Amino acid sequence: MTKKTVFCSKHIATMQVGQPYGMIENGAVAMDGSSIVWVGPQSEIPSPYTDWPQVDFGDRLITPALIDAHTHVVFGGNRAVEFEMRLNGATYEEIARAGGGILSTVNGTRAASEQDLLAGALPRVDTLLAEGVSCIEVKSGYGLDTETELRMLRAARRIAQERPVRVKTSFLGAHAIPPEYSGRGDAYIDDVCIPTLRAAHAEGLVDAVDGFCEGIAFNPAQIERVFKVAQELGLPVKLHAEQLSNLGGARLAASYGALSADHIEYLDAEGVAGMASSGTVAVLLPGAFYTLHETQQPPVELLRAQNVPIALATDCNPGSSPLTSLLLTMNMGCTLFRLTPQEALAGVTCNAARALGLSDTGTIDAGLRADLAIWDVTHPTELAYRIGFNPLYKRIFGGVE
Ligand code: DI6
Ligand code: FE
Repeated sequence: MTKKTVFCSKHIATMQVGQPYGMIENGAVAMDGSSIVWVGPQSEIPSPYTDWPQVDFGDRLITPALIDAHTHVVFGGNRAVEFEMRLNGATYEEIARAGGGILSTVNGTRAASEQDLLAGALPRVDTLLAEGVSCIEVKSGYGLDTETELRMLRAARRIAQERPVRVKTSFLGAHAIPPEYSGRGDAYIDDVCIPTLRAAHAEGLVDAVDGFCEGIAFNPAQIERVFKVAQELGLPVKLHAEQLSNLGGARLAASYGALSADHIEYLDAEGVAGMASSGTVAVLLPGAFYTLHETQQPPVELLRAQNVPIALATDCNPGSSPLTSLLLTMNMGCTLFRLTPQEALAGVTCNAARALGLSDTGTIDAGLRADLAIWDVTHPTELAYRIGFNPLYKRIFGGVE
């Protein structure tokens, strides 16, 4: 017998389309085991749910649990010193070209065991979960050799064994050119990145394939070679695109039916149109924008006009976004990118689910997983409005507290 419960609350933001926030006042959610079986007004609860035990959360707000659709939480080493360097005048690109940046984390990650990587990631994951997160995406990309890329992905998978959270992995072998392939990006793609993708896939470690299309990383032709292999293996793609310049990465990703194009501050109208036609989600990463003092705004108006779904994620990583708060990310999305609080909540629920190719989570609806967050606030606007305040009352993961 599965556990059957009905949660009642004055405010349920289902995030279903319809009214703002999919709001149901004086609502109820019926859950059978790990699934939601019904949601609606308390006055309309159908049988047999009327007979199930009820928990009344009173004036609290229930939302879908949050989803962080872009993280690099698994890594070794520490880059606090680069924060200092940037404040003394060095740019992110200069530090990267001088062998710091991503490559510094590569050294730290290569030196770390799977257990070290897991132990380093868990406190970051715990901080996210404490804000009602039920699902995180985790990328490789700090190994850049077969052994370390696989180790990162194994550590990522283990997070879901150690904690009540879902993990979706992305293979990011095309993140940076490792020192031993300096100046030989093509050879790295052929000799390391692609064979490693095949090995990781064979081990069941890959849910999606990502890349970094940028002057300091890989050009579109190199990314496309990786995407072709992803396509052959039946894996969805996504891309770090147009973060520091416009190389047409989002358009390329869209032409491969990408789940998402991420960062996209330098995206142009053509790129937006490409994303619109392929249903690619725009994952905005205000933590990186903020940390790098970026001034180029992502084209939010164009994305809205073309109905491109917008997600928000932490991009939690040791360099450009040492951020482990999805609530603060929502606030930044509103204040820095002028998203509305409703867009911000959609960005970390329904649209984040879409960015991960998940159709069983992200809204409160019959048939979906019972992944919920219950908050000590009465209106969802407060989740994005407040700064550095965590009103989480309870997190429900697959129907379990
Ligand atoms: N863009 C990012 O925001 C992360 N990777 C990427 O391609 C940052 C990686 C880092 O600085 O460690
Ligand atoms: Fe990233």
